[in-house]
Amino acid sequence: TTRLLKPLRILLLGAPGSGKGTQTSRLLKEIPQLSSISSGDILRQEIKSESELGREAATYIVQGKLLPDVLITRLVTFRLSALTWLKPSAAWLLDGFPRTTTQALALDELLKQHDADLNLVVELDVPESVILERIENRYVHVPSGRVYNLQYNPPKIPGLDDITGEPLTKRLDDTAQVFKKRLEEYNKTNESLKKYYERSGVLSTVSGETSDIIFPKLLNLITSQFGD
Ligand code: G5P
Ligand code: MG
Repeated sequence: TTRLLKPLRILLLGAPGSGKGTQTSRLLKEIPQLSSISSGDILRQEIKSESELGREAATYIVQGKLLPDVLITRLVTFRLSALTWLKPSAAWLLDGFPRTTTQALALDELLKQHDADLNLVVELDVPESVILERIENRYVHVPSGRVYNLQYNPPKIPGLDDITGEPLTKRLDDTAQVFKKRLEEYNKTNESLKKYYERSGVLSTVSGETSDIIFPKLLNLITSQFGD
């Protein structure tokens, strides 16, 4: 395992299916001090529980569209505030939020009030050509956010989560058609978001065709700046 000497507050960027969730769970295993929030996982839990918010979110998600900034910002910042994450000493990882510069500004505003900041933003750069097959073979365990892939990391028992034994499901938006739309949405907002973080000097990129290639690069980047 890796020990942090400084509190890491990292955001993972990357196209749909680039492996944000996969890298997140590997980092959580490697760095025990780290906690994570995934905006997509929160939304899928809301949908599963059939809440008002879940119903509203689903209308965007099935179309591969981003939720309105106000809605998602309220949701994620509420979670952040409820945890002890706003303490300057906390180490955490964000997956899927912020996705637009408006969201990034809102988060920075909140963090500033607590003397905290985002200190690393990493873009996972994976060729679009290898991604579609990944998500067509993806199964998820909604309560935990654990992801599987029938080829790459299949569950030990088909259709069931390794840890809880509960059933796995397909995501509403993991079809070729919706995936295309999600990719378009990503490409629309990502450039200006990257520029925003480039300006504050925290942006890095790690490239690779597989998560096994990316993980050691990502870990290296983190330990070189935050580790012992
Ligand atoms: P999400 O949930 O944030 P996306 O589209 O950003 O969704 P996604 O699809 O969750 O991202 P990922 O997390 O980057 O992708 O990828 P992953 O799950 O780790 O890996 C994908 C699959 O590939 C898995 O099956 C994994 O096992 C497999 N895999 C990993 N590595 C490899 C490998 O090396 N080889 C192979 N063969 N397979 C591999 O957002 C969903 C929706 O929620 C809303 C939007 O509607 C969005 O479309 N939303 C927001 N809206 C507005 N603002 C926000 N901030 C929002 N956040 C969410
Ligand atoms: Mg994900």
